[in-house]
Amino acid sequence: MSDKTTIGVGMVGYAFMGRVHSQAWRSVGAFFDLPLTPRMAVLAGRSKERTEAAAAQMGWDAVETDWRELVKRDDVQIVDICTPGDSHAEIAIAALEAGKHVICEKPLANTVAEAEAMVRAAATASGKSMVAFNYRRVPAVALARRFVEEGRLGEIRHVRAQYLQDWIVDPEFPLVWRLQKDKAGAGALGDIGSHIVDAAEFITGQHVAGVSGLTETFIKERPLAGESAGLGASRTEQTGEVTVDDAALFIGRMSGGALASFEATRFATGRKNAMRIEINGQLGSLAFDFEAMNELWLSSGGGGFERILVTEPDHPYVGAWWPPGHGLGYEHTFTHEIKDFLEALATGTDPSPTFADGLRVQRVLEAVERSAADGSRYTNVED
Ligand code: SOE
Repeated sequence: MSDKTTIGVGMVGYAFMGRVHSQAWRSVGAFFDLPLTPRMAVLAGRSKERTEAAAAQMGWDAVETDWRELVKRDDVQIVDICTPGDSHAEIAIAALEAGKHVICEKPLANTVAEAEAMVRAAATASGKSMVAFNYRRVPAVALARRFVEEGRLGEIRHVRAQYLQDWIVDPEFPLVWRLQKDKAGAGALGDIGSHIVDAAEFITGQHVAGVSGLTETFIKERPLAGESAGLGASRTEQTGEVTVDDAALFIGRMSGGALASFEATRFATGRKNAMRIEINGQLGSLAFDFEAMNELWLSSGGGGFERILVTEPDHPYVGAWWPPGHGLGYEHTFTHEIKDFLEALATGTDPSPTFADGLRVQRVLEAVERSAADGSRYTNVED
């Protein structure tokens, strides 16, 4: 049971995203002065043995082997969805109908139709909902948005965004769920392309209005994955078809008139998690690369770029952590996300990004796929 300030959390899924979310729920109250104290009440997963082991390791009080049971529980007020995309819509809608608050991993869903159903459920629900685009909560990304809002770049002319990884360059890397359309919805486009679309929209305050895209699957057949289908899965002797894109490139027009280019690939050999964005405005530019996530590069015209070390207490989120200059990592972005989510619940405001924001990203992804499939030069993003 929960008292006035304690709020019960039930999380579904315990792989990579489940682990980082657990770390965030566990640590958030130790660093931020919060209006609500999260209690890590229940973890749900299909295998009892593995879910119990994960719960013990990550600090969850109880387990369920069916997410439907988790959603019904009175000691759960927040449902945190860390499963592959094929179950996002069903879990989120059931949780919202049960009166829970929902935080859902990205991309919001596997199709526009599912994302629309989630937005409809969110609109009539008593609970709040949020899609977990964690890179908004990198201090340097939040600072970039602040600079744009302050007008330091002037009118935005260009957005240049890339998300470069290389974890499937080896053709023997197994066919994990992220490479299967029925589970993941899309490949690099959905998994990491969604992040850069959201980051571009967040920093500029503009929407992607139309796109022209190309996608490619370089390795069409891979060994089937062994027992776990997660990122560290082993491989078997049998092979299966890769049903998603390995890479997606698209250009676009932003609603405020800027021209944009996006590149999402898992074949950028040597690049591990290079989520990069550069914005060029009439008065100045900004550049960010997640592989150096504590830095933001700013140009005020004229003399090239200056490096800002985003480790000062007055930078977004930073004051809660270490003395100046000590830097933050990937996991902190999730802690910041949970902190913002809990503050929104306490004040009764809508946490952002909303499911509607997630739907907009989903529509961009779908427009890229349509453009890539039919070769059309320019595809409007439907409203
Ligand atoms: C794998 O491509 C992945 O873990 C994504 O699913 C995450 O969203 C991203 O943060 C890192 O890469």
